[in-house]
Amino acid sequence: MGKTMSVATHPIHLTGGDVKFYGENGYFIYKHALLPRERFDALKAYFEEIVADLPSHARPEGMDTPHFAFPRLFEWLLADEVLDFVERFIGPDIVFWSSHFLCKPPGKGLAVPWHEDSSYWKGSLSEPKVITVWLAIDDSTVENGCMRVIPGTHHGGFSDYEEVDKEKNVFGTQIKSDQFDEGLAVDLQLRQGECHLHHGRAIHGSNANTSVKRRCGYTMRYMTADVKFTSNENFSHAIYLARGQDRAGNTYTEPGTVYEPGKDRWHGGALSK
Ligand SMILES: O=C(O)CCC(=O)C(=O)O
Repeated sequence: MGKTMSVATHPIHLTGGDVKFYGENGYFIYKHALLPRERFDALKAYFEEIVADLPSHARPEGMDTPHFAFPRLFEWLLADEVLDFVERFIGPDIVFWSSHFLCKPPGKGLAVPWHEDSSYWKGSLSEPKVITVWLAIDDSTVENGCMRVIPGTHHGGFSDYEEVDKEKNVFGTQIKSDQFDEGLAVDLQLRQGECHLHHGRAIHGSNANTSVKRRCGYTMRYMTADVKFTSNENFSHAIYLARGQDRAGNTYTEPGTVYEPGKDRWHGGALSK
């Protein structure tokens, strides 16, 4: 299939083969600007304001669900350019599920241990049909700890986890090394403004940032509207119908309202995805 353009003025450079690649491998690297330049620059400038105000107890890797406290982020999370792009992969009925700034400061950025996102959602989703758009706020390279993925692992079963040092890692557990072949890992390197995608079941992680350059990604997570979300005592969350129709009987929150989840705004690297 040839290159196609979106109805928005910003071009989308995707082929049917790209969508197939994502389905087969559980990830995809998009080496184009996801957003028009001015819109991306505005997001980066807004992120710089938020991170500059981060309380001293909080780590910049742990800026989970910032859209609850900073509803202006919906300007980007629900942008036509982003939803047009996501629609190519998951279809027209789209729920915005979550977001997270994962910012590794230079020289001392924590590692992200190998994990599947779905294991952090504590059985609250009927199916892990979640796609993450990881938008590079900074250039993301092997040197500053770009994300890494094990292709095809989204087809597999649930993995066993073991504890890791929470001082050195964003989360306190990792998938045991005998559950997958780390030698197959693909480095997802990006220039700022580009993005990569991963499936909610794909095994992924990233190394510590020991370089002189900051590495920040904005993870924007969406799911198909046929996934039933049921809050439970381990996982409670506001979700938003981004586009199309609800197909699961979910309750949605109005985008752009401040939502107080009743916990510390920044988790400082705790297990919260
Ligand atoms: O930013 C990273 O290195 C990891 C991101 C991640 O785990 C995720 O988006 O689910």
